[in-house]
Amino acid sequence: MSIEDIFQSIVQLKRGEIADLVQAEIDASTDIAVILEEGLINAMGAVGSEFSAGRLFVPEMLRAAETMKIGLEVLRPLLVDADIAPRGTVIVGTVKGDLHDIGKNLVGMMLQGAGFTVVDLGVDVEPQAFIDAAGENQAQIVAMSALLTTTMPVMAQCIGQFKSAGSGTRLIVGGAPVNQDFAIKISADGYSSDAPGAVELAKSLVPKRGS
Ligand code: B1M
Repeated sequence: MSIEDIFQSIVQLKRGEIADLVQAEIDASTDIAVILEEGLINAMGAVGSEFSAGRLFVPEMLRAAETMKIGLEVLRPLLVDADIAPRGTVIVGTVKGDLHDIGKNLVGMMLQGAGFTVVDLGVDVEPQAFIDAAGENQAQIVAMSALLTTTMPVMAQCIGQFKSAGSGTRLIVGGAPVNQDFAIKISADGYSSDAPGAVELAKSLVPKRGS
């Protein structure tokens, strides 16, 4: 058993074996940061690249993210003990009036897979709820999703409220009808067309400690 086996269990969507593989590495005293980075996070990165390239689709991405989460659960108590700092905190949610959550969930899972702490506010989220959650969790980023053209203006409203409150939280947007031009128009700090892109965007906004 090796880190490569953990990596492959995610890439090959083998939910049934990842818990045992992670536990075996823990029992073998492998550095948990290595299990996390090289086994879990790198595998989700590889899956994300395949998705962006159109070689994997939503069901596979969801299954890979679930597999990664099973592995993460085995590691979680040790991560807390080891005090490995998360990369940063991201609030995710689908904006007020919008009940679509599949894409938003993918974005959240991928961010979690990349080492971010994710606070998921769900769907139909009021602008004030984003602001409150960002403050309560000292979040670096708020990622908003909208799937309806009719709910896109809520993103603008939300960004306006954040700016009026003088918040320094970075505000990023995405969802099928959203595009770069719209993101610029509403003064968002960034836009991504897919979940792996949202991870890259978040990483660029919150550089890794020490880099
Ligand atoms: Co809805 N729906 N729907 N729907 N629905 C769409 C979006 C629609 C395009 C279908 C159509 O008419 N062709 C249309 C919107 C038209 C428009 O406004 N332009 C539509 C409509 C009209 C509606 C209703 C109004 C229908 C009605 O009741 N008359 C209604 C609205 C309810 C509401 O929200 N208030 C409605 C309801 C529903 C269901 C509940 C039945 C269901 C949602 C179930 C759920 O989410 N739990 C549903 C679904 C499934 C869809 C479609 C078929 C699929 C959406 C989806 O999950 N895609 C959709 C048509 C379509 O897209 N083909 C449609 C897969 C998902 C992975 O992609 O969400 O785009 P997506 O996420 C991507 C990227 O966009 C990006 O990353 C993800 C993965 O790479 N991304 C982000 C998403 N959020 C991001 C945030 C980021 C970054 C990237 O932050 C930085």
